Amino acid sequence: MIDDTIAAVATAVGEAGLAVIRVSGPESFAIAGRCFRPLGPQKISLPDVPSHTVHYGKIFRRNRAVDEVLVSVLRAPRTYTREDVVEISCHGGTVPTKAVLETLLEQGARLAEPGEFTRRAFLNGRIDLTQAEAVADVIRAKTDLALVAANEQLAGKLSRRIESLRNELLAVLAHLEAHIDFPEEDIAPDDQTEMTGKIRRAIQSMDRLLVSATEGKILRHGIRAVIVGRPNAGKSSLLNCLLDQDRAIVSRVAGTTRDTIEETANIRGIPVVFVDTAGLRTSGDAVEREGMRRSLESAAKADLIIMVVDATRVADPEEAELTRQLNSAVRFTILNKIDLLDSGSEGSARVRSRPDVLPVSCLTGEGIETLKDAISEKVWQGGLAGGRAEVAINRRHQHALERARKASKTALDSLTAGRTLELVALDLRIATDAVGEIVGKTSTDDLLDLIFREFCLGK
Ligand SMILES: Nc1nc2c(ncn2[C@@H]2O[C@H](COP(=O)(O)OP(=O)(O)OP(=O)(O)O)[C@@H](O)[C@H]2O)c(=O)[nH]1
Ligand SMILES: [Mg+2]
Repeated sequence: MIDDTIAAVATAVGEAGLAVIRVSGPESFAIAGRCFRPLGPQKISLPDVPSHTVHYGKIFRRNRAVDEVLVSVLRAPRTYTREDVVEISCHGGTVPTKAVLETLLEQGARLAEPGEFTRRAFLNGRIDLTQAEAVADVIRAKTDLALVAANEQLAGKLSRRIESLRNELLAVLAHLEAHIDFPEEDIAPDDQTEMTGKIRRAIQSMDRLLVSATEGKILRHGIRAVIVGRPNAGKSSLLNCLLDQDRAIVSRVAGTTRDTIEETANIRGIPVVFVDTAGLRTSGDAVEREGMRRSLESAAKADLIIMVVDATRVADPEEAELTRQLNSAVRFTILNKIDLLDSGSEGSARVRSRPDVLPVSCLTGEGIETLKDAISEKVWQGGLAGGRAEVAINRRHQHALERARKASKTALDSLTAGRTLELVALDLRIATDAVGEIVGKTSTDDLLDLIFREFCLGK
């Protein structure tokens, strides 16, 4: 039972038109009522007003008006936390916001911990753990696509898949336990086949969910794409083009970029961190050599390498060596400055028809949209059905599913090998618990602390 009342500022700190202070718990109306004086024609008292109504008035602290506010009164259980909730909209300055919050704390509310409102929504059974995590995903979504995925999870799509998986495992477990209770009866071949079939199907659904871990990682954290190439190839120009912003210095002097420059862009719904690097060549001074070392270091950590080649230059051995060095990673070769090629020429036709390179011009923008499509295609590798993520599990879900899969596999092997049923049941129990952890059916305080610590204050 949760018996205290919590309060926190739910909006971001700083100057804004409005700020919202949220209060939740059994004393919400009483506490807010002691600070609030209505300014309307009717003399109302907050604890008595109907649910889901808004009231105009002032917050008073020791008989001094602190701020003019609107107070929303939301009665349990139709609220975010399923508790009585009051939301106070005040002026969005740091000082009035703090004054309103402190008034509430003086009247008996306790300052909420990060994520505590959502934690209560979970503890009171309004949402499960995957939905609680989805709230954080919605807030943090970096692209529209990430938001779509977060909303699907918030709506319970992942919850339903996990629940049905857990129910399948529980059904086998119940079946097994019935046999364990009557050890003198042999397990019928039909029963055996049915149970192994069910475990196999459960493992298959785990595999299908596990595949979405990559999508989940991409949508939540994005990918790193490092732009490399010879000096003057147009790497910084490409960065600016992709960002649609004059971020890096561009000049005709070879060796302009000396340090790595990072910036995030939204490429077809994928948050991509582009890294512009110093041009790679064997000559150059100490600073340039350090720049090159950083370029190669960045390239080694990249999910995607974009190799920029100047279309007007004949390929040189150094470039070939560079290409060889970077061969292992997922890579694009961009042939830049195609605007300089004589469009009717044979050379131009040859360049444009090469299947392994993407011709672009950072000057005219030609080929840039095709490059964005190519990046998106490469990232999803055909994995994102219809351009949207139905489920996209996070790392916690992935680890739990991997544990569940391993235990289910062991259970399946024991069952087919005719080992004692207690052993099979033991492993299936481990699998069921691991699956249950994902939605919070089996959870510890430590796990909850870990999840909600990541939340912002007031959520
Ligand atoms: N005509 C033409 N010029 C380009 C194009 N892209 C880049 N340039 C020019 O090429 C020169 C070098 O461009 P940068 O973007 O600075 O090249 P970089 O690869 O970052 O060079 P470093 O930082 O020195 O390694 C500049 O003068 C650009 O204006 C292009 O598509 N067409
Ligand atoms: Mg540069």
